[in-house]
Amino acid sequence: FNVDVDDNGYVLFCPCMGRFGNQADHFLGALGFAKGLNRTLVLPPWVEYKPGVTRSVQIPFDTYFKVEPLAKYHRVMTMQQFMDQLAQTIWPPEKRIAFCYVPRHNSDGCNPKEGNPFGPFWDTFNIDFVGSEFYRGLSYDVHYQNMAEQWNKHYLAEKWPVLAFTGAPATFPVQESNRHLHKYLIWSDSIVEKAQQFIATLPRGPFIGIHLRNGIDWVRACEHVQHSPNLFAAPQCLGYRNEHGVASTELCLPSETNIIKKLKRVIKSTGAKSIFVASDNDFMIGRLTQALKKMKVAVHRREPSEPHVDLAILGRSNHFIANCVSSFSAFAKRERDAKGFPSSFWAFPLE
Ligand code: GFB
Repeated sequence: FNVDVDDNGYVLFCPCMGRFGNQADHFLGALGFAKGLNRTLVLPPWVEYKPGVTRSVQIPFDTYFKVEPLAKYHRVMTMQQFMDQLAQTIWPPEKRIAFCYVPRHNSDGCNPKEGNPFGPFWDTFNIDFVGSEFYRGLSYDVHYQNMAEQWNKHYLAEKWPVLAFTGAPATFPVQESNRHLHKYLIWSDSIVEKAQQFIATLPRGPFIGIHLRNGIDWVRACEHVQHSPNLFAAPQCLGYRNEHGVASTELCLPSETNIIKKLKRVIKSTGAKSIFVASDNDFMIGRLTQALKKMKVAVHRREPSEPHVDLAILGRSNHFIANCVSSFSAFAKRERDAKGFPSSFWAFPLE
């Protein structure tokens, strides 16, 4: 192999928080961060949790997304490429320092491999760390004043060719200024193919994609909504400063009555012939079919349920109804915004 070394250095990180939607938010932030610092972004694998398996599973970045569109925006390479082709020379084992904001796990270091998914993530590439570096005083917000310059002054690329972060160098939810980066996230051919195959089975005519996030973890999370006016992804509809109101239980977990009411409205305005339901738990197929019988609208789900394929289908529907609080919904909403496709939210605008 003969890969040019980026003299400006590299950013590496573990998408160690949450599931896909959270990781995608963080990814966009990390992309903006690497661009701001003008360092190559190393594309980490996605971290997944399988039922009954105690250690996270790492799925190569390019299983789900194409690398080339990202490269149009900024220099990127997959973590596998980085480890195979560059790590031995620019990041040998004795130089592997972990970056974190403050010490973790009641110790004096970053403890980057403590816990799941932290340990399994770095183990995927046989990475161990020899030290910790705290970047107190610096923030990820490279759109803020001269923050990027401060990072680069503090961590000169010659001395620190690799900044390896214990978690994503990004905020959750994604900052408003990084949302537009979603346009560089393009599904891999295999995901698109599966989505298209499913769409081809729907009745001819427009279809509405809906996300019903209603699993037990979500029901529990929504109980906290009163104390969290901008819970999880809620800024996507309420605004980053709650300009459009504060989160309610209905916004987080819409009732059946509200779901049906909203669907009837959107069916009328779009002339939809079918509905695609994506859900983590209760798809409501029978109840929706019954409620919409007079409108002659078929209600479908995809089996087996695969989150990324569901998202790609939602991204391609004629209209998408999102859960404003869910970062899973937020992914499809951003993809559609990038394409200029229409979306709306359950229980929003607030009543
Ligand atoms: O993506 P995610 O971070 O979104 O986590 P939220 C929800 C996960 O549930 C997804 C599955 O990554 C999927 O694995 N899931 C949810 C779905 N909806 C669907 C769907 O329509 N189809 C399929 N196939 N799978 C937050 C977490 O979830 O929930 C927070 O990220 C926290 O960290 C909270 O745990 C309770 O933002 O919706």
